[in-house]
Amino acid sequence: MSPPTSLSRRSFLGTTAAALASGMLPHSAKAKETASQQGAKHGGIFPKDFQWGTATAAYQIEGAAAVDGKGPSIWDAFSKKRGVIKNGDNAEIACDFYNRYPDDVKLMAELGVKHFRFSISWPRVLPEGTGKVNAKGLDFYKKLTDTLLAHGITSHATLYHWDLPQALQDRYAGWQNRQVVEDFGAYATLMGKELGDRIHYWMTLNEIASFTGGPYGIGKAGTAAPGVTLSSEKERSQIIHNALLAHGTACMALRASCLKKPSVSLAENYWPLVPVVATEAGVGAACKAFRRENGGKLIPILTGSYDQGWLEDHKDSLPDILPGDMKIIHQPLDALGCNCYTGKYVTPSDDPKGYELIPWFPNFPVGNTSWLHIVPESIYWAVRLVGEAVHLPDLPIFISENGYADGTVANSAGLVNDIDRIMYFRAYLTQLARAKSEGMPVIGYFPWSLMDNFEWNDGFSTRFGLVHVDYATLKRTPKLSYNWYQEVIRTGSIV
Ligand code: PNW
Repeated sequence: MSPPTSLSRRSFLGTTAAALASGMLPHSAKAKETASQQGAKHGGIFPKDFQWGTATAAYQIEGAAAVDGKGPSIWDAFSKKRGVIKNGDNAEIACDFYNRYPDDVKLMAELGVKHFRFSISWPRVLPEGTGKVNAKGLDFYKKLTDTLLAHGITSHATLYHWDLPQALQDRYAGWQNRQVVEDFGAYATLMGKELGDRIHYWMTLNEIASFTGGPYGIGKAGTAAPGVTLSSEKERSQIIHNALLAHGTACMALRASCLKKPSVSLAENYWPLVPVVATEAGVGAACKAFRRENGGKLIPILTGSYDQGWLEDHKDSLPDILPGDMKIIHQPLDALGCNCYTGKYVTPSDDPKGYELIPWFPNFPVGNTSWLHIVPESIYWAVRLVGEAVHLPDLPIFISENGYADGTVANSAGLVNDIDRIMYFRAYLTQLARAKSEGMPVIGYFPWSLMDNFEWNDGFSTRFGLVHVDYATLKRTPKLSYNWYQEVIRTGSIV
């Protein structure tokens, strides 16, 4: 896959046995690599069965937006509006993963990952959202999972990564209507029945905050799909409540429909609160903040109740909660997926809340995209506070996303020397290793993303991949970070 010009980078960083076997290295490099491979033991803090993976989402990579019977999603419809996506980009083709997945799976195998997180496009398998099943759509996911399996890669499937069938938006305003809970449950049942034989690891939803926040504006149009105008915060709370119910319903549906007992979780971007100074008081403040700041999403999922402090903060905009709702929302999880990019610093305070969030100042380091404040300790606290603030110290946690946008551009050969991404990953992984070494139940790491892809409102202008994609030719070229990650996986240590 990679051009000859990448050879020196590979020999510099080390390479996989697969690359050696495929004769990609010149002879001298081969000899050197073999020696270094013999020397390097799997001596890292991360155990052999640690789930090293990569993460993607259907809408961002698949393309084939109107092919083989797929119905439109809210993102297909939204992207057609003028001025909402940078440079007028759309994901009709994206990375063309729909057609190129066999080669992309090879890229993953060469990287050394044994786990792959992808999402299923609801409108690809159910074009109308409910009812008639699109056999060709189902077939795609069967072929993908079979190909992964043939390469020794385990599937981790997300049911919803933001591409609601447009039909449901048109029929009843999608997430605004409680009917979506039943329909999402039926979709989960179908997936469990059809794919449960080959997919063990499931995530229901990706980032509840992201798809219930920006997409809905209050008194003005939301800035992401479906781009709806709400009239009150209460309407937003109801959307979130519906999403929580959909998550719980899908957990039950998967458990009832999968042939073999599945592992069920979700991928949440809950706030990791970082104590500025980790004294007893500092950690106590972080615990209070963790419960209150995550009190409307993660906390009800994990505990069965909205957080008391959160209820006070939202007393004028609470959702309608029917009897039995909290029980549906609070399903046992086999693991928790944490999308961790950034965090928030917190200190103790005399305020009745007991904590104060430190605001960002303009020159705080950010990672080439405005929201990505670099907070490596966030990944440690994201794990630790689930145990300490929610009292679930044994709940296995995997990092379902962690990533960094490119700060440099590809040279004429498509090579990206993304030393800034390596710096970011290394810093975050060091903090994850810290959690692991303190005995916390960290089971996996899925960096975002395998390859550059359609970054929602930013279109193709913001790149998060370990592999560069030339959108004119769709050629894939591994970045320096791909080679770095390859070594991390091979040795189980932070190189
Ligand atoms: C996640 N923030 O989104 C999504 O799950 C991915 O689809 C996306 O491509 C990736 O992160 C990179 O952006 C986020 O503002 C978007 O904090 C925004 C934020 C966090 C995550």
